[in-house]
Amino acid sequence: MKIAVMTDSTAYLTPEQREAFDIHMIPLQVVFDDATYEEEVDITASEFYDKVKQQKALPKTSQPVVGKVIEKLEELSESYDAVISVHLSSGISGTYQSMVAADDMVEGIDVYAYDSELSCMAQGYYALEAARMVKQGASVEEILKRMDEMKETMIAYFIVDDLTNLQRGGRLNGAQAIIGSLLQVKPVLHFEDKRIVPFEKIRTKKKAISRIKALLAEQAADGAKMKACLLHGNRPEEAETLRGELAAEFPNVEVEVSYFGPVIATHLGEGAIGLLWYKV
Ligand code: MYR
Repeated sequence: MKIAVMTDSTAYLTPEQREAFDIHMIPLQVVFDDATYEEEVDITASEFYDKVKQQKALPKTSQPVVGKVIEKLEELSESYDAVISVHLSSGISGTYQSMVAADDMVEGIDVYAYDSELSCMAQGYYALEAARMVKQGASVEEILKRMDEMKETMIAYFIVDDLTNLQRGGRLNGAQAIIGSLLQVKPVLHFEDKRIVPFEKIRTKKKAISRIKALLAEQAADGAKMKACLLHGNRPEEAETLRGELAAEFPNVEVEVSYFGPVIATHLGEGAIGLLWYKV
C-alpha cells in the first residue's frame, strides 16, 4: 500500500522539511479586508506581521477551502492508496472535521485524518514521524499507533502579549469572569480537551517563562530523551536565546525553534512565546 503524509499549514514545517520528507501540505487562510491569503503559499509570516501593522481591522482566519481539499486528495489518489493527514486541534478549527468528511468525497484513496489536539510544531513532529515510518515501510495502523504513543507526552504551554485577539476570535475557553481577570496579567495557557484554557495566572512574562521552564524541568528530570520546540510570534532572537538556555540546562532535551505563522498569529498576536515537548 502506498501511503502519503499530509499536514495543514499550521504545522509550519519549512518547505525544505516538507520536500525532504515528502510531506504534502494544505493551507489555511487569513482573511484581510482587502484580500485573502493562503498562508505559507501567498503570504509568509514576516509579510503577515508587517501587513497587520499597516491595517486597522484585524484579519480573520478560515479552514482550507473544501474544493482545494478535494482537488489535493484527487491529485494524491493518482499515486497513493492512503493518506495520513495531521491537523490542528479540532477544538479550535473545523479543518480536521473537513478532512474526515473528505474521506467519503474522494474515490480511490483512504483518508486517515489525525487530530493533533494541539497545533504548530506538535503537528509537525507527528507528520515527520509518520513520514519517516512510511519510508521504513510501516503500515497505516503502525503509524497511527506510534502517533498516539507520542500524544501521551506531547504538551504545549504558551503566553501571549495581549489576550484580546484570542478572546475576540472565540478561541479562549473558560468562564468570562476568569478571562476578564486575566486580561491585565500574562497567564500561561495550554490545551485541555482540545481547547485553549488558562493554565495558571502569572503576573509577568518573565515569571511565566520561568514557570514553563519549571514544567519542562519536571518532565526532563528522569533523563529520558526528549524533543522540545520553542515557538515565537515574530521574536526570533528571544526564541534563540531561550533555546540556548534550555539546551544548556537540559542535555537530554533536543531543543528546536519554530514560529507562529499567519493563521495562529491572527489569534495569538505578535510577541507570543510557546514551548512544546514530548518524550521521544
Ligand atoms: C480556523 O479559522 O479554522 C483556524 C483557527 C485557528 C485558531 C488558533 C488559535 C490559537 C492556537 C494556539 C496554538 C498554540 C500551540 C502551541
